[in-house]
Amino acid sequence: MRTIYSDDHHLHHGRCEIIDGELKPCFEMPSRADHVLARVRQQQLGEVIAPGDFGRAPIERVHHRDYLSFFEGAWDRWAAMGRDGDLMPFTWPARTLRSVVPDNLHGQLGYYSFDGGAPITAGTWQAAWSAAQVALTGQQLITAGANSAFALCRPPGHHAAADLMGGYCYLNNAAIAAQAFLDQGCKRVAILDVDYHHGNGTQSIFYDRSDVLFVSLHGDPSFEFPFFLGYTDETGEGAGEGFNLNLPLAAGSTWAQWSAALESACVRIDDYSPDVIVVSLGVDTFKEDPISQFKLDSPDYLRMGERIARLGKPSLFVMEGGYAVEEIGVNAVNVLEGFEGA
Ligand code: OKP
Ligand code: ZN
Repeated sequence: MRTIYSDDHHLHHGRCEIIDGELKPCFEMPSRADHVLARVRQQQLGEVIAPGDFGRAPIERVHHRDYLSFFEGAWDRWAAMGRDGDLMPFTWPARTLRSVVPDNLHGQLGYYSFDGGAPITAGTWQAAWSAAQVALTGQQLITAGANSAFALCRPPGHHAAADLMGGYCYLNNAAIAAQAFLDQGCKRVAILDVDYHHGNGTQSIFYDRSDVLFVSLHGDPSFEFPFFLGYTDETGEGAGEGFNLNLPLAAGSTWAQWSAALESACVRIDDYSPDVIVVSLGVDTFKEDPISQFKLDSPDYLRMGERIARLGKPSLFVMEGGYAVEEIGVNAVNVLEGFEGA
């Protein structure tokens, strides 16, 4: 399996996030992708290639133009104000307020975000842009006949909606790839999101459509981020009714519970009969993950890959979360090795 990777992810390095009332270094840090890349090389998973340039059009198929131009220009506006700290939102158009787009930079930042977990730094746009190109390059490899590819994206993408950043995410790499598959002739794409957190951005992008089936296993949002989406009664709307499946799990879930939910996910995906599968591959389900509450162990990720392989479809793996930095490489690559060995 080939891996697509760009060093540009280093350009995005947020300084800190607020967690438990304290400023702490960002969990979503550059060394995450470095560890995954090192493990890909150590295990000789396959060739590591640089992304191609597919331009802005496939990104605009998923994200709104006003959102993209805001995101692209935000850092320069901030720098022109003489600032060099991370640009972070603090006021959101929540209930009782209006969804207007103010002129002010902070006002616009609140409008285009849903939490304070996605800092914009000098290189964030370039890093996110390249991550989307990494996903599109993997998509192209599969369209050209590959059975699998690994898009080693960073920053991650599954929390990003059409015009919202949040939860460490800016551009929805998996959604951009899924849409590109459809635009190049696929009729049905299944997105299997195995990250510990619900992929609220991906769900929202495809919620009213039947050409993308979104299936997610995640910490129950009644106790876990993103809290406001990811419940079982979210089944899709309009033409998309029945094409969204959320499988929330309790804190402390082990492979026994998790794999049973994966089985349900796979039954639904089989029934959908997709042309291709996009896997939002987060490994923050790991027992040692510092911000998560599932208990998967490293060998479980081999089994995960094997089960996905048994779906028998070309599969694009898109890197999402995983914050136990030392083990993220072993766990992510275990999924890929399990897939290839099955
Ligand atoms: C991104 B991805 C924990 C705060 C969590 C945001 C988590 C974003 C996860 N107390 N804040 O899905 O791995
Ligand atoms: Zn996550």
